[in-house]
Amino acid sequence: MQGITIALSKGRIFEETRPLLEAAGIRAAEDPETSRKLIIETNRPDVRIIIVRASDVPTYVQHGGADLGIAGKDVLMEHGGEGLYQPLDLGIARCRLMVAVREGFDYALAVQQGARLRVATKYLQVSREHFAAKGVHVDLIKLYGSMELAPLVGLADAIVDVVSSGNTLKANRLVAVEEIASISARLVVNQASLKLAGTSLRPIMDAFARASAVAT
Ligand code: PRT
Ligand code: MG
Repeated sequence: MQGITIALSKGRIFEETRPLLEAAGIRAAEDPETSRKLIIETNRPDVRIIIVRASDVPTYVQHGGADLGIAGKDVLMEHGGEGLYQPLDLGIARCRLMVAVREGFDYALAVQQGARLRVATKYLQVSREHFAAKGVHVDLIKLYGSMELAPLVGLADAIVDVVSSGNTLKANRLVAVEEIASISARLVVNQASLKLAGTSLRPIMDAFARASAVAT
């Protein structure tokens, strides 16, 4: 039988996926936080885990570099989800995709006055659609991380980023002014894998579904 490859990112996605893997009888042979290996074997000879950037998970699964993957809805919205079957909301790694500005910046007034806003984000596609739908004119500035810094140094008027506790915003004297989407991590499946290896993927998908239903 053809083996199964699962694409995960280090950090919160891997940590919050661990119990779901456990429920499917899958245990990683090494901890990706300490190992430098990008392919991690598991207790099951037919299952391996690949460690990729969070934003690369949909790409690996779409092109068959992995059969299954777990990615935040923010990442999937930005990617577009093309070629991916998305059967399951796992309810993990929850956060909200928000527009945030510096304390004291009157976002509502700027929007009302039809001002052109400079928005820093790594979510270019999602932001473009969001502001276009609201009829707000924006200049988007692509960043790869630490978006919270941009308004503080005058690079942008606003940011679009995910927020969970809100502590990072607060520590940098930013306030969330608009929610774009409520986010959680989703299971994504390569469509061809589902057809070819459907019988071997199904038990894993079912175990994830049961375990996430229990957890949420
Ligand atoms: O780190 P890398 O650039 O490779 O990618 P990434 O930052 O997207 O990956 P990772 O592992 O940090 O996040 C993976 C997924 O977890 C995201 O795609 C989201 O769906 C989800 N998630 C849930 C979060 C958060 N919560 C979160 N808080 N992703 C990022 N954050 C950031 C947030 O932007 C802020 O800068 O964590 C910081 C702390 O957040 P607060 O609000 O708790 O202070
Ligand atoms: Mg990160």
